[in-house]
Amino acid sequence: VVRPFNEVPGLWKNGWANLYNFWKLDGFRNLHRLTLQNFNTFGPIYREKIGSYESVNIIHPEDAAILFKAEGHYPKRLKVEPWTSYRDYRNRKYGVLLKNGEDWRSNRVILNKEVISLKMLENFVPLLDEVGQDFVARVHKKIKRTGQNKWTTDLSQELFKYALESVSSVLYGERLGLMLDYIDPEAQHFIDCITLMFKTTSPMLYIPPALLKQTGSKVWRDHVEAWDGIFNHADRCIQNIYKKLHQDAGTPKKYPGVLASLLMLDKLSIEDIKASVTELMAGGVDTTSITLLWTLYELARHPNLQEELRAEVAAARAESQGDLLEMLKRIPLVKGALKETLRLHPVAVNLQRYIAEDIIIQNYHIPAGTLVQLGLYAMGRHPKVFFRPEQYQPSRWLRTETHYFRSLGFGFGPRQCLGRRIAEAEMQLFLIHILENFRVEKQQHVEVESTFELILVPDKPIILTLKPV
Ligand code: HEM
Ligand code: 2DC
Repeated sequence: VVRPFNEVPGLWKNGWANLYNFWKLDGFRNLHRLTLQNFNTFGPIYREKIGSYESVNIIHPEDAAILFKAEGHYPKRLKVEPWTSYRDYRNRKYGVLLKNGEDWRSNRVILNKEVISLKMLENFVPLLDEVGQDFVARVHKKIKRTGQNKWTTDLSQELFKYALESVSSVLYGERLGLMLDYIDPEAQHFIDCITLMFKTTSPMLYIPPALLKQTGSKVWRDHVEAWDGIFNHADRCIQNIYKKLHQDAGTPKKYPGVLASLLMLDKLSIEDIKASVTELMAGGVDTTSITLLWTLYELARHPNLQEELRAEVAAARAESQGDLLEMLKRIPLVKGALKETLRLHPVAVNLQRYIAEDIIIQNYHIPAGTLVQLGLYAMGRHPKVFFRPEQYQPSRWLRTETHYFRSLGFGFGPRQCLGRRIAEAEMQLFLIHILENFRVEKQQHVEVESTFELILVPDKPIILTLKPV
């Protein structure tokens, strides 16, 4: 017999007491580890309430399949209230990230064609490849300057710039010039604001922002300042393209970028376009750069694997004879490495949906409207789901191991990551260029773990050494 919702194990009766304990355990920065512990304590399904945040949590791929089958026509994620509160406070429109219902769907359908369709890859790849080449040239220059034929550094700032340059070149069809020696202080400020925005979101996930706003708390003020910085810079970039589009009328010969394409298409209002392009720009920095940093860290720890990947890239380069799209089809192990990185170091600790219909998971009845979360971090480390989960093994994604609802780093279905194609191409091209040019090594043995700052980030600087191959 199916058991009722009230019998799902877990601590969900006293949200405020739970929030207090969560805070004592430094849960704001340990969410992923606490989730793992909860699965150990309660089993593959548990119910939870922290402050005002109520959810049911699951871990098995087969249960994920049930969850996503019940996501309905208008899939809805957790409402991140600090983000919606900011927009309401400043009277700014929601973009595709925050919209819901029919408004979300109609915007998303149009954005899909311009941002995530395979057809657009043809346009994106040459732009992204150029940024990859410039990154490599920049590193060569840095290596020359040290006079030691190597460069040892914390690459995170370099990767933030690489990611912002990449996503901007696709969105605006032109370069910001962040791979040059001179750093535009405005771009640097934008990057810092995104990091601050993520960091200040997590403590507010569990406390209604209205409460924080009233008490004039520092975290809310910092959050507003961060979003202000993000929107101001994005507004300037968008204005710049908008003006240019009006100046040189006539159809451009080369691909003009996502923003200009959307403006010329004239199917979304300018305000809707601005809102979503701002989200794309802000969503495109920390996500790919941190995933690349983790990948370099893993390559440094696995030198043999690194050589295998280098060989795959060399063969793909030779076989594809200058055709980059062809080349990207011949690097399955590089793609496996990126999946492996997202398995062990997912950007998103969990995926969530408010389910549109009643479902049964692990023999418990779960009513429609419940927020159900798939613990992505926990699933990636579960020995029943992945054989020897602690091992970084890109080849597991080529072999017979089943992949059924296991590769979910970008989410699933119509509400999955809109930037997915951009992110994948950008990261694959980056790795191609790095592997062709440098050997990546790490210093002493340092175990790096994750901290939750809304997205998972390394808990200490990752210091790597790059040497010309
Ligand atoms: C949504 C992951 C890069 C823009 C998401 C979601 C995940 C995710 C898990 C939620 C999906 C769901 O609920 O099913 C990642 C990862 C990235 C990455 C792992 C890189 C390694 C990017 C980039 C952009 C971007 C580069 C922008 C160019 C977005 C947007 C949404 C989203 C706009 C909201 C889509 C919607 O609600 O319709 N991402 N992302 N992401 N991402 Fe990404
Ligand atoms: C964080 O419990 C943990 O892609 C919470 O590019 C549940 C939750 C809800 C929404 C998730 C968030 C988590 C992690 C970061 C995500 C976000 C949806 C989109 C966002 C996954 C799992 C991200 C990083 C976007 C950010 C876009 C930008 C404009 C802020």
